Amino acid sequence: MAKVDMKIEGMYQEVLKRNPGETEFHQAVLEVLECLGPVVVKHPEYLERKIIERICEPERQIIFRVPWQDDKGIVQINRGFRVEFNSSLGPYKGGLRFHPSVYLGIIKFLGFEQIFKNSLTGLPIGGGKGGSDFDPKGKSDDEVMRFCQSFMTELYRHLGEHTDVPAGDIGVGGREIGYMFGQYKRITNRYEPGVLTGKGLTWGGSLVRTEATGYGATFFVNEMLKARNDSFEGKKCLVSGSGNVAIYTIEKIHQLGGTCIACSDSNGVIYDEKGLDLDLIKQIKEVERRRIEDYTKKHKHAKYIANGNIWDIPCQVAMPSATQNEINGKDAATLVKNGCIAVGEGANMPTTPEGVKIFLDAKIAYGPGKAANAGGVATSALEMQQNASRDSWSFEYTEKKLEDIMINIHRNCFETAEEYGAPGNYVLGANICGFIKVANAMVAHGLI
Ligand code: NDP
Ligand code: 2IT
Repeated sequence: MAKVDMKIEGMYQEVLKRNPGETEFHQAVLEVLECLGPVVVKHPEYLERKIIERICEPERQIIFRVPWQDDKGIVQINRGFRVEFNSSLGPYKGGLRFHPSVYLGIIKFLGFEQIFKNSLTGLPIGGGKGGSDFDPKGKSDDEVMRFCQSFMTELYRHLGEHTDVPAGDIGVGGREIGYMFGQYKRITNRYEPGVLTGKGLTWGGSLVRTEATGYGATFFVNEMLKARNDSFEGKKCLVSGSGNVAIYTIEKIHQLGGTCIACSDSNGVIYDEKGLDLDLIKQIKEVERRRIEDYTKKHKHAKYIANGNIWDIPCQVAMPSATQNEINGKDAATLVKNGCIAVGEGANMPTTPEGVKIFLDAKIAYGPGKAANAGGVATSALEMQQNASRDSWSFEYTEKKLEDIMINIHRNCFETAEEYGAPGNYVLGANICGFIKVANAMVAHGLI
């Protein structure tokens, strides 16, 4: 056992050496590899076939120039990425992130996580991720359109419903997917809805995809609470961010009887002890594309805390839904001290390793991103199913499917954790359960 763990440690050292400077990727790999010791004892064939080494190396990485002109006619250059990580279970699937912080290490951490997340959904999708260091904030619609068209002019040749199917992530929502879909159609002369997900409802999109990540994460937390004979009823909740995932997390929390008292953006925190007015947040963020600070213009009783730390506010349930490493060890300790009993990650890898350890040691219900936020990509796979059959399902039918998928993911993670002697540890459950299915498919496909 110790000998096997040493081998995995060697594999991790090799990842560090082969991918210098990609700290987020290192963090995501370590979290998975740390769980695999007991797995390779049961499955020595994974070591023989070098499954772990192969899983850590993307099948294909594409990096390209994205030139475009701003409204003043000035030429701008960004960098585009698509990392096609693993296609054992289906076509590469995963979102595109447009944010100035994007570099290869971020896209690789997201693509790596996506492999196991997509496996957990039980649907036929491989793992990939892409994006650009383009910053959509403050850009006009026309600028965003020109950027998306240039981005797709390179990316289109790598996509296809059976090859690689991107969707949204930070900075990429319905507007951006629309511009990219239009350019793909124009270049290829094919109306191929299955090439992107998160499309508009009149041109191949699925009902519930917009809500899916937030709703799914909340369903997951609801299952964790149920497993402890508890519920959202009467719970005070924090949801960081105020984008797509945050908004629909807040909506479902309220539907399930909880009260969300704070959300945020990268400038500050809104604290409304009466419970957040979600219609106003949707108006500010989805319609007007403004800052969350504007909330206090209508609700004078609410507090705006510039540069505030949302995790300092006492709560029972915390759902980080903004970005990676937004909860550090100190924040995790504060949450636990203030009585937080459940954390469900809408964002990808929002808790640092120190924070994760604090949650696990405190034995609170902690749902890691690759399990808790899998509802978004799962509903993307449902969108692909509808596109393939030229069908469109009702809201109720699709939401029920999403809820069933989240209940299943929760059960699989819960049971896997028990099987491997770590009851209640959803990190271990998610990593092992997600990994085994991919590893078995890789063994079956031979050395490729
Ligand atoms: P959006 O772009 O809609 O919203 C992002 C929100 O997070 C904004 O409020 C933004 O604030 C805040 N934020 C982003 N980056 C930072 C940062 N570096 N520091 C502080 N705040 C930040 O993105 P989504 O809601 O789609 O994504 C949120 C998270 O959920 C991400 O981690 C994403 O990977 C994950 N996710 C998304 C899925 C989806 O379907 N969209 C599926 C699964 C996971 P500001 O406007 O100030 O930048
Ligand atoms: O991180 C994620 O799972 C997403 N951004 C959604 C990916 C998708 O293909 O719907």
